[in-house]
Amino acid sequence: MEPVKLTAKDYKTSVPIVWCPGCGDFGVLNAMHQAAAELAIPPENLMVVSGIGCSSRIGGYVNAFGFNTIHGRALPIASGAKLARPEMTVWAAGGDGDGYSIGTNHFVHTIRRNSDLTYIVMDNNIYGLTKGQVSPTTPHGDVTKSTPMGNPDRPLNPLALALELGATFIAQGFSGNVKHLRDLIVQGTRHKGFALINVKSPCVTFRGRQEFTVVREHGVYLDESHDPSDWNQAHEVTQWSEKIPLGVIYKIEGVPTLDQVAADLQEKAREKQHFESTKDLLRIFH
Ligand SMILES: Cc1ncc(C[n+]2csc(CCOP(=O)(O)OP(=O)(O)O)c2C)c(N)n1
Ligand SMILES: [Mg+2]
Repeated sequence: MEPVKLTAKDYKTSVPIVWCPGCGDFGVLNAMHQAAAELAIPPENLMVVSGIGCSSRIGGYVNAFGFNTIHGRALPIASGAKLARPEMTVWAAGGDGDGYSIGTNHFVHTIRRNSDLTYIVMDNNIYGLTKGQVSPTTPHGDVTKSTPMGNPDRPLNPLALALELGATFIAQGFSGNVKHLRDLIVQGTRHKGFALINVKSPCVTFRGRQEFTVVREHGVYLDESHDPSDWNQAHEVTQWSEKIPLGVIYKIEGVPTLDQVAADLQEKAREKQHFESTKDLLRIFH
């Protein structure tokens, strides 16, 4: 019998969506539904793990297994899920506050271990859920609820950080271009290893509608002249200050993933155990 062909609609849920009208995260959600259909992942083989934040609600809106964890902890839980069920597709998702502030430690170590996950970060440059405090990616000088005289800090650059840490797939998308973002999610999911997809996903309530215009005006789609396997080219792109790179920035294959390393270790432990028990037996009989 032919398997039933799933469409984006099959990945929607009946959970009421509580994001503000116009929130960029709607585009990310649509892209996730479309990517799941494109990849033909049966919902029972898909897991969406998130932290806490407006964006972290996204797991409830995808017809898949979901785990809305605690603030900043999506990545270690997603890594554990992938280790326990390596045959599943695991997407981790959340916000810039969740991933690059309280969750930075996990961001670092998950990349170092090359956990086979796709991490979709809805980067709106603000803490949305808690009503507009400064986040690690808020531009220097911007006025927020918690920085009334302007953000005194320089922003963190998640793309450059991921590259420096040895991430094996780094991309940036825009929630205003769902088709492009869907393709990035498809590529990131097919990639064997940790895939970071940072998404410019404007918060219309606390940063304003003009954020969509900013990305449209400054976004530059990477074309064939960009070679994502070239670390130096990728590095240059992550250092752009005015232009916003959109597309696959860096990608390398063949780096062992955490689940592969764990399976090898298990195999070695089994062999060692067998060897040790054979040695013991020989000792008894001699
Ligand atoms: C341990 C802990 N500290 C603080 C909070 C409060 N808190 C909830 S969401 C959030 C920030 C969310 O920002 P972000 O991850 O960027 O998501 P957004 O709402 O912008 O999508 C904070 C500080 C919390 N829930 N748990
Ligand atoms: Mg945010």
